Amino acid sequence: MKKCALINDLSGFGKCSLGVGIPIISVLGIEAHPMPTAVLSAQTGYSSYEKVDLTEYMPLFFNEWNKLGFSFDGILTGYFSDEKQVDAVLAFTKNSNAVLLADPVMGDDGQRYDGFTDALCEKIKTLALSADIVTPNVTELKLLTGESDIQKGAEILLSNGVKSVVVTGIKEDNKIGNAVFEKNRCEMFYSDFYEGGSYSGTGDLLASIVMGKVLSGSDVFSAVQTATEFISLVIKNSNVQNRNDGVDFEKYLYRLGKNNEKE
Ligand code: PXL
Repeated sequence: MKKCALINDLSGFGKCSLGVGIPIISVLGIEAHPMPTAVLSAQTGYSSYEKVDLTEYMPLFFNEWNKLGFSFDGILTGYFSDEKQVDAVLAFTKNSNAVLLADPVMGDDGQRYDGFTDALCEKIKTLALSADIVTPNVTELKLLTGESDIQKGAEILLSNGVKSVVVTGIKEDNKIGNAVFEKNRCEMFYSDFYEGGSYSGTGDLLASIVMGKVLSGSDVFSAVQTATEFISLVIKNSNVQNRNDGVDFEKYLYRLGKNNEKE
């Protein structure tokens, strides 16, 4: 089986990060190997949370993985709570042939998430520019490139060597969609359901579906189409009281698993 390293936090509440990435990558038929950046009582959108930061352990864990000869087909990165964590990842990915998908988690709805300093955002930008695929939302694209214009922002990332830029949560009139930009092609995938909300963990759903699909041989365009359809179905059928709680993706995981493996 193909192997994917998932470098992200583990949050007890507010379905997101590894809590989303592990089941999604697994149901897509790829081995998920987590490297937690931090463990939180709940994701940082709630009014309070406790966090155990694993910064000092990450280089030790990567050393162990290298020492034991573990190698990966894909590396998916998400939430970081310290610049040194990103340095550890940059050192780890330097000698790897894996497909690197960097989800540059920094903020949403025009705001940075709690704890995202200029220095941390700058490091995340360095990682994003070294990735094959980057999946910023509109807020993160602006933080990465300084551009509010989506096409111009995506072109800046492409001209710095990123192969595929997926800009998520683009709002147009009464629609929302995700755009894929590659050197010679760009395409928008609209959600067939939009009621104006935004939910925890949908960026993690998109990034992990794209990673899993690409590792299974899809191109980024069809991977984003699958992710857009899945997230739209899940949001439509979620009973969400608080956006921080996340969406009810569990009910539909089986759909992603269909046709992955003949019995
Ligand atoms: O889904 C993004 C995310 C991941 N991890 C943590 C977060 C957030 C968004 O708020 O707080 C801990």
